Amino acid sequence: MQKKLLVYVFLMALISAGCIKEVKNNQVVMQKITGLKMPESVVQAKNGKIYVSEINGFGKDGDGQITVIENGQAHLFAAGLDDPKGLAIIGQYLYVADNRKVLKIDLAGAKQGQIEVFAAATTFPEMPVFLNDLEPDIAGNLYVSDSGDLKGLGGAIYKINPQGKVTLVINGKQDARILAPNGLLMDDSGEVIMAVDFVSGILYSYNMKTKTLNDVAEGFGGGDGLVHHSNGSMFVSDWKNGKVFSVNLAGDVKEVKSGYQSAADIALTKDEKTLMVPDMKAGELDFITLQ
Ligand SMILES: [Ca+2]
Ligand SMILES: [Ca+2]
Repeated sequence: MQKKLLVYVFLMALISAGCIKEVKNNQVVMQKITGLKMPESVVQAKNGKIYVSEINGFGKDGDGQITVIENGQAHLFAAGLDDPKGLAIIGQYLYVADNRKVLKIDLAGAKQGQIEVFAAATTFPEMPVFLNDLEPDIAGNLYVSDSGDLKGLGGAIYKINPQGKVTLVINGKQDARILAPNGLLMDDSGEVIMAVDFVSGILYSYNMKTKTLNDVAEGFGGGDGLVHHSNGSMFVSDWKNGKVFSVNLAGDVKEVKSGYQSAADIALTKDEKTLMVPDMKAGELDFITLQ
């Protein structure tokens, strides 16, 4: 009884501090963030801060931005980007796939918020068309998907080493199944990368050592975000149909939530209790409490 009371007091203290808005069955429910400008991707840093990329005008340069959410409040973190999409954090840096280039933004210290170009368009083996998702590996390399023309041409996946050197992993010329790779997910070995395709809605796993591409699951429509939960399951978003799915270890697909206008690049919170879903066309960041 006393323990329950303590938990209650703790949760009430959090609510009054503005960290959270609602508690259901002793579980913290984060309140939806509204008023975002075409949010595409989201990531949470170790310190709890949540960063969201906002495309704003699609195809319009200079109006893209990164918003930071602290204690449920959204603030501008970095401005002057073009069409920022995939986000990844390595150390104290936030990496952003911004149209045809990858940016690096300091998250802390004197240079906080300062933007530099990490991989320029001209450093790619082929001119990128629509850089989309970013995924780090344990060695500090970054993988980036190029969704091409979003219709099946020009799709590719690239690797960027910590020094910013870009090499090709696989593209549509090598394997015709690579149409418009979007969400990426690296396994713990650093050898197998998974990719969900925006055109075919198929989830693939690609072994970079043996160079084999395998189908894992399908039916994800306009596949966008792809994340892994430490319990073994994965979550995939379908941008075109506004849905979020779970995929278990056996490859069974289950719908988790529907009704979004466009469920973009999802991410898990650091405690893995919540799935964060940018609803791009609605301009919202939704939070799904996981069971
Ligand atoms: Ca823009
Ligand atoms: Ca994406």
